[in-house]
Amino acid sequence: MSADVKQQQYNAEQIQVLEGLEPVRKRPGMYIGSTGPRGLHHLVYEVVDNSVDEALAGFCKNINITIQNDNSIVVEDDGRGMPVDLHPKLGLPAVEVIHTVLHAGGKFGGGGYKVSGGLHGVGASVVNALSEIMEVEIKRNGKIYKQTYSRGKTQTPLLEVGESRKTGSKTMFKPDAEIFEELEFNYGTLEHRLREMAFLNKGIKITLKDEREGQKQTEVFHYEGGIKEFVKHQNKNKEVIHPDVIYFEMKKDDEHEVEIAMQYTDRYNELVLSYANNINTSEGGTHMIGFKSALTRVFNDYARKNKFIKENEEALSGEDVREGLTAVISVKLTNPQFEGQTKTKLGNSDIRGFVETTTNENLTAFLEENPSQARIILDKCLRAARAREAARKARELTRRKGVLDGLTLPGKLADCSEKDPALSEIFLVEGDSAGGSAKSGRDRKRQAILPLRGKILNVEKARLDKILNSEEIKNMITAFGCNIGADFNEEKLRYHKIIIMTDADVDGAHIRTLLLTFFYRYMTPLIEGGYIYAAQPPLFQTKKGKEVYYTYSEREQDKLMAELADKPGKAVIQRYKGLGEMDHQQLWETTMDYNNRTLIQITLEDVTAADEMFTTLMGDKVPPRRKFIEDNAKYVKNLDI
Ligand code: 0RA
Repeated sequence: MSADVKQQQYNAEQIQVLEGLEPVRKRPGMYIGSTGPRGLHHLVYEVVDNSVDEALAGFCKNINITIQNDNSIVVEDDGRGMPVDLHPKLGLPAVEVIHTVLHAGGKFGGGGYKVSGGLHGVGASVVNALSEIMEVEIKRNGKIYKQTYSRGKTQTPLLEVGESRKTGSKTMFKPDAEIFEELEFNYGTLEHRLREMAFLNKGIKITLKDEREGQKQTEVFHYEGGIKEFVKHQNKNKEVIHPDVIYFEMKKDDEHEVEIAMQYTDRYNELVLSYANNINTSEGGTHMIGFKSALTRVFNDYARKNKFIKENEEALSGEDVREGLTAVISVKLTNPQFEGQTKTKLGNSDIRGFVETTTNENLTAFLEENPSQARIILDKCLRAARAREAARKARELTRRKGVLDGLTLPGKLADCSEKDPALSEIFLVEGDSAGGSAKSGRDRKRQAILPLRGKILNVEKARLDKILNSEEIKNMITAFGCNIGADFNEEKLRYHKIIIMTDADVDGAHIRTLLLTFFYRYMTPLIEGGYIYAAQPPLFQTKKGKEVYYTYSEREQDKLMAELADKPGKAVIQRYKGLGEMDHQQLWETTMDYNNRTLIQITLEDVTAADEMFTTLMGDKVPPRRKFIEDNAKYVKNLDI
């Protein structure tokens, strides 16, 4: 079908009218998730999604996003231009209906694009409802049209403002200060999502430009290789064990599309990312199930056929064939059903078989055509199987001895007397001396102390059997009571606050990262559930006369000094190098007392970013690690994984 013919299929009649925009302003959370930073950035994605849809339909190549000085956003594409013809019933230009009527758009009436993105699919009208101002400029029919809106209402009629031989759509919006708690866009957040979008939609060129004073920069995301390059990107700081990224795609009846890229690394953890219509399905779903069962089956069939496994030997498990695997599964389908707690689990049952057959056929072909790479991967799977067996024995042994079941709490733990986990907390304290102060200073009823000696094991570089031999890790597992990995049980968790308390220096930061890596890889629900915190010990103590002040940052200290400057007497300042320099009274007052302390909750924004962070921080390649720490000093300090 030519572009001309296709274009005529869309017209104002396809747009269904549902309702006005008041509900969006009344309950923004229902449409964009929240009015916090997440919701704010979601506005950008809604607008970009519309341009990406235009690109997926084959009419647009370039999408430019600009963060302007006043924190407004401009999204521009070189598609056909939004339709401007009059809606037969409403008598309004289609573009106006799209922006002022909830759920307007061909997407909802059927007959529009076959496949489209956007979690909520409510798009432009919702963004308009939540913007102080919104302006669209359309190049179409040889003309330039313009219309402005505010808080969901039309401000000016659609005007012809010039002529152009080009086509395209440009949208500017400024989020409404009456709605959003914070108005500042985070470049890194947008960069991350837009890069992901470019990986997931090969060939589209997405340009992100920051025009704000002091942070001017431009980046272009354009990947002809699509998710193949996504896998390369995720593996850039890991050692890959075979040269080729395995890649295949399949389309069926215009309504189902699957694309898969995968490559093995020397790591022990797996990173299998799945997407449906460009949305990260972090809870997995039917496409993931189809992929995983095909993977297990193909490797087992190949292993038997080529005598990697003998007749009487046990089959490779799913975990064995995914050890060290980085994979991206991207499906596109007409009516995605999102289920699960966070609506990120794909439910469409017909996609399962489609992904499974596609993977079966293509992966089998790859192994047969590339026997040397097949051998490397199979060797890795077999080693994983042997290690799994060793780990099972180690676990059984520790289980028999009662080491991990919480019956024998570690000797170093000073437990609290409270039995209700919701009221209990545990401090993981760096060093025995600080551990001693914490034990004396704590609230014995509700606060438990577990001192950790020195560096804990880097779990990024060890398999489970070795991890279970580490004293510090065993102590944590028994103290928490909730077990790890597949045996993890949130209900058994003995403390609802797990507080990491380390020195405010490089070693302290390193220990904190090692702990977070362990929690991330083996107790992910602890992070997802918001149970993990970092304590914030003070950096300075300042004495003046009878008064004692504690400050937690250089800035706070400067402010204090300015305040104290015009008072008589001399201030005596102590800079704390470690927790050990405080006595138990001071440690309680500054860091542990419920009324005075500041805790930083560790959150997991995004699995790809977290994996990237941990492989970079904990991996063996030193230069990228240094660069990462320099680039993300603030990020790491804020502990927003
Ligand atoms: C023609 C028809 C339709 C949409 C567009 C062009 C179009 C919309 C946008 C939004 C941003 N950029 C765009 N470029 C083109 C209607 C088709 C439908 O809504 O399904």
